[in-house]
Amino acid sequence: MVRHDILQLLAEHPEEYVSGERISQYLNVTRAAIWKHIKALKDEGFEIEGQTKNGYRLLKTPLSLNEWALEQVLTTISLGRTICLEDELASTNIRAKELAHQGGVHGLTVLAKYQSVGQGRLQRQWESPRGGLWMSVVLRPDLSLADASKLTLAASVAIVDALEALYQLRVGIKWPNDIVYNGQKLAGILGEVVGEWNVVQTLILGMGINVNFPRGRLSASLRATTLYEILGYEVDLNILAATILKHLENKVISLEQKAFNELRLSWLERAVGLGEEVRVLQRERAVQGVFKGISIDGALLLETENGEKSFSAGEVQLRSNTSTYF
Ligand code: BT5
Repeated sequence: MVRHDILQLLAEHPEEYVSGERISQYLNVTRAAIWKHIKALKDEGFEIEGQTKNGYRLLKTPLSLNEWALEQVLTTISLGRTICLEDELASTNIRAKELAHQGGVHGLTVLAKYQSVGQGRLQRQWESPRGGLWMSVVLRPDLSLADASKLTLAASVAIVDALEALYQLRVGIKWPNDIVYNGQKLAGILGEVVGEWNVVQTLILGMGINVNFPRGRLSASLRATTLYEILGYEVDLNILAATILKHLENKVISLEQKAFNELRLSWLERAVGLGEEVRVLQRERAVQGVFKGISIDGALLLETENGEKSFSAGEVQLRSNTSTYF
């Protein structure tokens, strides 16, 4: 792609101006075509300084998702090495499933700047305005079906660790996979097993993070927040995506090496409501008890009036200071 080639050339000369003539000779395109490409790159958010005498200089890459910019900061072996980035999709999980059925490789990552029908668990809706990180990864790990929930736990720890590493922000995990800040949801995870796990072990791991937009873009009824609201500034989505993918890849590799206990302990360190009285909701049923931890297969352990119970699905409600659950 010519645009990527121009960026590459400029990036290789960070302190210098690269003349239009040099770009034109190197890429075998006209000066007028280069001017058009540079303009398009600027529209995409690249800051490129152009001087009639000296040529062009790349000053900044965009904060919004961009395939080239993402590739520059990616440090993984397989996750995100094949990318499908669209301006708009119904849902990145749906597209990832389609691509997985067509043979998409382990690590294939689908991203969209906007999702029109973002999905939560149990057919719930996930609001996905522009500025968020809406990303689904196709995983074909060396694991069994019983390990699927461990991969979603791994994704939540990866997100928490990436936010801490990049912005020194400490957020918590509400079982099973809600990422929360001060009781408000910042991110959610949707893990879906594709086809016959026994034949081709495939999991689509969808991660949705409210990043560069104000809280007001989401329905007022949600207990939600955004990174922009917390930090007060916009962040580079390419760096955030690359960092999450790196943390996730490391965790997938350790799970393949059977290091679940390590992940379990990391998850517990980041869990909210541990040791507290919580309510677990499963369809119509609500069970109350003390949140003791998670079992070796990722199930929630609850100490109830009738002894210890374990839950592999459902959601947790925490008790607020005023004793109401949320
Ligand atoms: C989740 O479901 O939390 C999983 C969300 C996964 C979204 C990602 S985005 C990329 C990929 N592609 C998709 O289509 N999905 C994945 P659940 O635990 O069921 O929570 C859903 C509930 O969260 C909704 O019923 C709302 O109450 C609330 N909610 C909806 N949008 C939200 C948002 N943007 N921020 C916070 N809460 C939201």
